[in-house]
Amino acid sequence: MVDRNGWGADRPIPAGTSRDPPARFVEQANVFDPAIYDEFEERWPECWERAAALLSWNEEYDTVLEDEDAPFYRWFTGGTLNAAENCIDRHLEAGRKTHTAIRWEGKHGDRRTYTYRDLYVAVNEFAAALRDLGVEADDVVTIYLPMIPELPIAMLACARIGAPHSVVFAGLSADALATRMDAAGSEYLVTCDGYYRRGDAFNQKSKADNAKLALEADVRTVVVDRLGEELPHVLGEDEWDYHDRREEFSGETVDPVARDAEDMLFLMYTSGTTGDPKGVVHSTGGYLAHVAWTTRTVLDVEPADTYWCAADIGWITGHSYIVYGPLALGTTTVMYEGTPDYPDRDRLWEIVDRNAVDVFYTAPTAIRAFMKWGEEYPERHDLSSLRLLGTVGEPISPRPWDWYYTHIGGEECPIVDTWWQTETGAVTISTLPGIGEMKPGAAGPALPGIDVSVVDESGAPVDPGETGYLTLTRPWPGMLRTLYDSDGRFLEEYWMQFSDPGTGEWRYASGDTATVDEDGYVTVLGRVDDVINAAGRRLSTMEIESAITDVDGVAESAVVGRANDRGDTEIYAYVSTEGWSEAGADVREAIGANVESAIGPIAKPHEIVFTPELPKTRSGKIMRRLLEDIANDEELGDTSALRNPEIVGEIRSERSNR
Ligand code: 6R9
Repeated sequence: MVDRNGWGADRPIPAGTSRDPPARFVEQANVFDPAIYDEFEERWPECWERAAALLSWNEEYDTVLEDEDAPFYRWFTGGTLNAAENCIDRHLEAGRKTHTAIRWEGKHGDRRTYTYRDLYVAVNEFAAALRDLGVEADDVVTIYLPMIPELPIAMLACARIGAPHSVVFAGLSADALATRMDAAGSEYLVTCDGYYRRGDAFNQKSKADNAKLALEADVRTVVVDRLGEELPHVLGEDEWDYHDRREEFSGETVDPVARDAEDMLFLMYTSGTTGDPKGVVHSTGGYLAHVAWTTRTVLDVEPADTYWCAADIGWITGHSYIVYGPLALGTTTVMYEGTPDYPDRDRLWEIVDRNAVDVFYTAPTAIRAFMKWGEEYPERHDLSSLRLLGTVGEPISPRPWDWYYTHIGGEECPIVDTWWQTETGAVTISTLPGIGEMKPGAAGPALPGIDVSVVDESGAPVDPGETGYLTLTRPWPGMLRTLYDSDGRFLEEYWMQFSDPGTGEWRYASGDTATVDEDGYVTVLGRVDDVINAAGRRLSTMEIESAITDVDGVAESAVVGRANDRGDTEIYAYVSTEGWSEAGADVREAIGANVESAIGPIAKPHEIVFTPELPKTRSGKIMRRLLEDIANDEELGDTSALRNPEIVGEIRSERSNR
């Protein structure tokens, strides 16, 4: 072990110790000169031309940023380009036809490899088929597919003909699909018969059928046959088979439609704190420039790499960092259909080993699961191909960070803890892995060209270490342009709280709380609505959870507020332990003591409920709202968004046994 921090070889490095990027990494990093921060500062917003330069433009843009109509910012105006051409055609022209674009790892060892040339053929044929169905530029095409290659193919086919796609995560319900199609006025759907999850076949077509029954519009539908004989399906009126369609247009090519930089590339629905899902609108030029740039600078990806982001394309992480970012750079992107523990808990490491993956990007929820399962699983495999590790989606507390660093990265790989949102389009806060010191638990400073400020209610910056609202004070290329059909809600949700339209000072409210330290490193504490106000003190659930998960033997925790008879709010903690067993009094005591010492007695959980698992959404986020309802003995709302609905009953009975 390299003793960079001077702790002495005979003493273990305490959890959460800061580390410099490993020297072996720095030597080859895409970005290694700290001057980049000053350069971007001095030349803002023109600095963002560095990102735009990673793309091929049909027509050069005239202006980097237009802000007359702020906060409806416009980037790279006057420029035209096509996203599919950038992700495919130009790599063929550069002599990289036979380079692998997508390496697909399916269930039961199924595998498919698409070279850039294969991808070109598939995308062109499907683009021709979509056109034949009547799809024109600016028509929204809804895609409701699991992690099969036809999903990125359909997205890129839409991009090629200038039709914005709206991908709906395959695990969402028929209702959710119908709501999103209706909101987007989408009359085209690409779906499949069904798909495998773990060992089982799921019927997707019946969900799509039910969604269509609820819609007024006639929906022209293309169905991918994923399961063949295992799940026979019948095509109705206005329904076509994907493979037949491709065959019909076999060998056809479609000229990529030159899109204005500001034209919508896609729509992505995300839940707001209240009300209907929000249709986040992303542009073509700014979005693609920002994702390509961050794939290169933050994830350090190069064309020769095999790169794997183990997310689902149904969420923004997959859009930006499985599809658009890596393909824009011409690298090999791995796409995984299955779950991390099927057929065994070493599945991911087996894939890393066999494909010699260079860069691996996942979420803290997965890392906590790996930690819980134990290091014997990664130890079965050679992970020495790995050069960089990334995390996204939630704060990662120091213990899982250290575990990832040690057991997956072998202490040779920097970790980038990337903070961003569906709305930001691409990474906005992270260390640059060849430059910045890593501080476990803190995502890092704002990227060059991005400006972050943690402020109080009045919008004034808080002191280092104080909790405040995380805001972005300047626009950035990948930012959402508006909410679909809802400029008013866009202004209301993201801009009005901290902006001063009178002076033209616009500030984006992320909805997260955070602290910032003297070096500008941001520690995200959680969503604004994850704040518990107990005895007049604002406590972050994330902060308490971090103190709980730092206790030896604890795998995961979720903390909610519970109103007692006096109306005071008490802290209520749900905890799962490593190698689930009913945890004993000593763990209970250690949790209390640790929270008390990390935050203070006021944050000490009033009650702790041990559970084998926490209820999670399909994107892996803990469902705190549900846990809050259980704690408060309230009627449970809709649990259909849960990946593990069965756990709710278990928690309830565990609770009443206490
Ligand atoms: C990309 C993505 C966004 C919310 C965001 C924040 C949380 C994401 C994080 C993080 C702490 C990180 N979040 N990355 N919190 N550290 N590195 O996840 O988008 O699904 O829209 O979620 O996720 O709370 O506001 P999205």
